[in-house]
Amino acid sequence: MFSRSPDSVGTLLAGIRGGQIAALARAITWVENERAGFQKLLHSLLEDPFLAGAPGARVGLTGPPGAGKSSLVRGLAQGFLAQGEPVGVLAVDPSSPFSGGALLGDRIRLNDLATHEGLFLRSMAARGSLGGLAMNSHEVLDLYDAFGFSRILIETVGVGQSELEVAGAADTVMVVLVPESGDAIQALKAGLMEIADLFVVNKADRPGADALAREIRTALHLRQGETSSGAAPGAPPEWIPPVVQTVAHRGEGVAELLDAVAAHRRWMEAHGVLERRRSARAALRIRGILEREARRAARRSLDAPGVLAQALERIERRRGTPYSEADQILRALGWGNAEEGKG
Ligand SMILES: Nc1nc2c(ncn2[C@@H]2O[C@H](COP(=O)(O)OP(=O)(O)OP(=O)(O)O)[C@@H](O)[C@H]2O)c(=O)[nH]1
Ligand SMILES: [Mg+2]
Repeated sequence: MFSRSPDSVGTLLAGIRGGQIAALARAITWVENERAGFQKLLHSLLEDPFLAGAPGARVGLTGPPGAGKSSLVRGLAQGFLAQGEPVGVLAVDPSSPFSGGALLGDRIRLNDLATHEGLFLRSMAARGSLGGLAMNSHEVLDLYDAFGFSRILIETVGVGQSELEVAGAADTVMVVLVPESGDAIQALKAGLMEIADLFVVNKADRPGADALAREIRTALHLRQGETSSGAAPGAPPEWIPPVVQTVAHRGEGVAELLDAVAAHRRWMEAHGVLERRRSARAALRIRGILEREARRAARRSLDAPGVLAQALERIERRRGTPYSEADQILRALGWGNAEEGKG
């Protein structure tokens, strides 16, 4: 038997700094399980000038189930690797919190790539926020940054809210549609138009691809007409999302897509958009961390021995209501009731 010394923040940081994949994998598990000290680990790596020096370029892919997102992830990853860029892939599965990593690994159809030096793949269930990217996913992306993946690909199935959250995590958002998604225009109306930096019409080997691409361009054109008339003088030139046709499982169009991603990045860098997006992301993170800590504190209070039982007893004896009981717990936490004094 061998015994493994338990991880500490220090050993994990040293491992991540030293480029040990095993340390990265253990840190991810630590964060996923919210093991005691995970916040300290994340804080330390964001604070570390060496680890936080150069965050990876994040590309998010979203779209309907089976649109070819994983096939595109595979093609893009191969392209980045060929450019000498190490790639971290995060596949977020909104469907079930119970499906394990192995199953998800199959879904993403990247198993053969995953043995490639310079590529790391992790799948996780999007617990927490309904169908979206949970806080933990954002934290895993921080670990990817720290480990030094210069390119990060995030795949989420677009089933509603998650498309919008992928936008919150990525620098460049790619919306993947296919000719048979007859609901494309619906999708465009449902907020995808706002978050997409790039449109991919995948399965361009099937009939209807040109028509779909035209439809998207028309919708973009109409929208541009609406916004540019009200553009402030001196505002940066608008980014018009390109529409790229691909046949992902054959790798066709992937080179154009890589070019489009690079062009979008140059545009963001030239106009301060990248900084604005990162800053917006930090604001979301503060909010998310605050909400999570508040929930954890509330849960700890209620789980303390006797607290809930006594509250229920008071309510039963009509000495309290759920409101007065919650209020007491809030006071004990030092969170004064904002409604105080109004009665
Ligand atoms: N004909 C055709 N088939 C494709 C194309 N791209 C992907 N496929 C096939 O479509 C199926 C789904 O591809 P995936 O890449 O797994 O799609 P996905 O969007 O990741 O799917 P989920 O993660 O399950 O939502 C696979 O059988 C692919 O081989 C394409 O351009 N043309
Ligand atoms: Mg997939």
